[in-house]
Amino acid sequence: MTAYPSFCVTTGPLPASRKVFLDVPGRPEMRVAAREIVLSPASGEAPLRVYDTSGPYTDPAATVDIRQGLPALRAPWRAERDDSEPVATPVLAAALAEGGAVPAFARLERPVYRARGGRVVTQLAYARAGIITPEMEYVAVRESQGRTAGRPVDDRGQPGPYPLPDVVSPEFVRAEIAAGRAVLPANINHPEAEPMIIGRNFRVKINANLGTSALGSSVAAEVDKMVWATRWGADTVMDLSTGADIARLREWIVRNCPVPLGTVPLYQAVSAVGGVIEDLSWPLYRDILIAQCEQGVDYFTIHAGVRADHLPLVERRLMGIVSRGGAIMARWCRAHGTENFLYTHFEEICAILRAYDATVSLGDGLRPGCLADANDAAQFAELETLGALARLAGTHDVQVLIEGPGHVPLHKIQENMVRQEQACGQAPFYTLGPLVTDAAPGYDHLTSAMGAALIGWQGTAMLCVVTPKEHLGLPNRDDVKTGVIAYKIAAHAADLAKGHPEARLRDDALSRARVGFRWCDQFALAFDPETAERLHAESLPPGRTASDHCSMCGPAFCSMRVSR
Ligand code: IRN
Ligand code: FE2
Repeated sequence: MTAYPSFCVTTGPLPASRKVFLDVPGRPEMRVAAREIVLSPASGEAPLRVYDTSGPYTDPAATVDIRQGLPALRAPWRAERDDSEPVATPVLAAALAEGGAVPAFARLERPVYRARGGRVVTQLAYARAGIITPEMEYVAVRESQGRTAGRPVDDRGQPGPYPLPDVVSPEFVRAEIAAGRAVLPANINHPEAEPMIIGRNFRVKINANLGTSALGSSVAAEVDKMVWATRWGADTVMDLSTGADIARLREWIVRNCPVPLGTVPLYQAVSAVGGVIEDLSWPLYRDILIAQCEQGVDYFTIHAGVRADHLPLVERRLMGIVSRGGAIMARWCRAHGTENFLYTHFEEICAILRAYDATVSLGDGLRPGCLADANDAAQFAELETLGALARLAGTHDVQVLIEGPGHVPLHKIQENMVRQEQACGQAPFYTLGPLVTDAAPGYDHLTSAMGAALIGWQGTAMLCVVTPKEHLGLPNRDDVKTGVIAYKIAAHAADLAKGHPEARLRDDALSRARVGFRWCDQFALAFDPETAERLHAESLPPGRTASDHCSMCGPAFCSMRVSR
């Protein structure tokens, strides 16, 4: 697939795959997208159903015109609930009206919704009230796909204190959200998104960050980055753009985005004050936050845990503060000699988020940036604050994620998970790797995927993709794919170790294909079929396309052939 030149987008299905739609019991109008990997007739095996994050882009029956945006899948559910109403004068309107290099999104006339007076629209509030929403029903089917084939009986992994159910029921989804152990990020102004859930008792998720692009790059290219990341398996994407015209650019992305979208509103706030951090203020930040809520951003990284009191602890570090948001807030606190305004205004932030069901992802502004700083006093002091803020958000019915490190050697990872559970009452943990060594620039998708697999096994719910360009530069398309595939592998490894009922089906299918020399099926079942096929082809003599032995060993020494 190459970058498409036009506004009409379809990337086609992944190799050997087809898009299928699953029924939702008692909901004839609801269809849950999934992917089926079709195996060769010789295999005699049924297609393998796997989780699909790619939205309509991989559906050959649907060509997306990105000027129109995706269909508003959740709009009827919003209407059914009748708990929100159009906003008369959205703050967003002014932000979008500003002219600039980015063209206005074609379908700008959509109404912006907000909770109607007194109503609480969050999935958490509904879950606590014992109500199963359509989003929860959707998620239950989405998480259960593939399980009909039965659970591999021989290896149940180590699921931890809360055993994974064989089939995810809507009631299980509701209970996990109500307990604060899972979040369903679904801003009422992002009805285009397909519902998904992040929590330790569900499939481990991955997030891909979309980098900033030079000004003047086409909106089609920006949308392409998001489409590309979700094609390879990103469960959510975060738009970390800075610079001019952010609101207009983001409108193109949100309206075309089939997965939850996250941002760091502080970045836009810093852009709005021309990079002069001292000029940041709560009213400025608040208006940006409201505009992004109106736009449909599903979750926000908010660095409210960086407290003035923690800053002396940072001075003992080798590397100080490496979080962008953390550094910004530390600098602001120092300049004003006062407490972080994100901390002091946190309840007002919650009141805003809950009117749109935006989820807060409490930022780890003091995460360690090198092994020498891992698990230090500053990091854990912030974690305690994040726990307190998570409880506060809960009292406002706001859904909460907790962000985590960073750079941590393997033997210090478990302490992170244990402490996070103690401090944050099992609010889902969302970590950036962690990288298990500092000594491999150029390979940090690997150093971090190792830590991600381990912490995912221990209960971390979402893993933030690190690309090979980490510490070196801005990732290009290939780097994004490499990073996403590395994290698909890490998340899958964690699912296997947790005894996820669906995960092993893929490994066993691939192993049967391998032992049967069904090369096409091996490629089809791989997380990156294109690379597997290319590497195999490179090892074949010219003109040969298939092989009856493993190309690595040659015919005489192929262990699979010899043992057969
Ligand atoms: C994830 C876990 N810890 C940090 N992250 C991601 O890092 C977060 O989701 C966001 O994408 C980015 C924020 O970076 P700074 O501002 O903390 O450096
Ligand atoms: Fe780093």
